[in-house]
Amino acid sequence: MVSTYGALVFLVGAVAMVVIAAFVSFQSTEPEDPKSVTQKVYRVRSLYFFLLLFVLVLAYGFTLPKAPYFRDSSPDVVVDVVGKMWFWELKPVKGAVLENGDLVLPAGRKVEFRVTSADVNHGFGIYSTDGYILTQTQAMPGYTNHLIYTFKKPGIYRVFCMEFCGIGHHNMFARIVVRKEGE
Ligand SMILES: [Cu+2]
Repeated sequence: MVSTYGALVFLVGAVAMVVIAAFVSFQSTEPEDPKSVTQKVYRVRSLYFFLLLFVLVLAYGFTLPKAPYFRDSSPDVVVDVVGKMWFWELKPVKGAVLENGDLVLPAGRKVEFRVTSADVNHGFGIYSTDGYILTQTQAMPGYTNHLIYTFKKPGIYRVFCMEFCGIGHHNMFARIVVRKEGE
């Protein structure tokens, strides 16, 4: 499929080149003065340069402030997450509680997980009730990753470590209980 597409692009390009060459050779009647041609080309070239500069400045101006990715700064719920060998420490900061070791969150609210690690690299992965991964980020020592997620449906979600971090890696899980607000 990809090679068919590539061949098509090549064919279109080749035909276009032949057509352009034919057009140019039929258009030109008398040989032009090389100096004036050079000047004309230089003028067009500098025009293209400033046009390109303008487009690039515009593009970088709009995208660089959001790098490396768009960060939403207005979460309803904030949870600090620390990965440790070999468990997750979940600390509710705003709008969440801990109940028997489970993190309890309201459904339909924007949750910010501030994820870091106390020792080695871990992977903070959130899974749905039926085992599908919903979102994830790295838990790295000395650095905090901000993960924004909204749990639409109430239910029991699971956190698994997604980075093999040692002998107790398989024990690194936690539960997130999402409830309808007010329940
Ligand atoms: Cu791990």
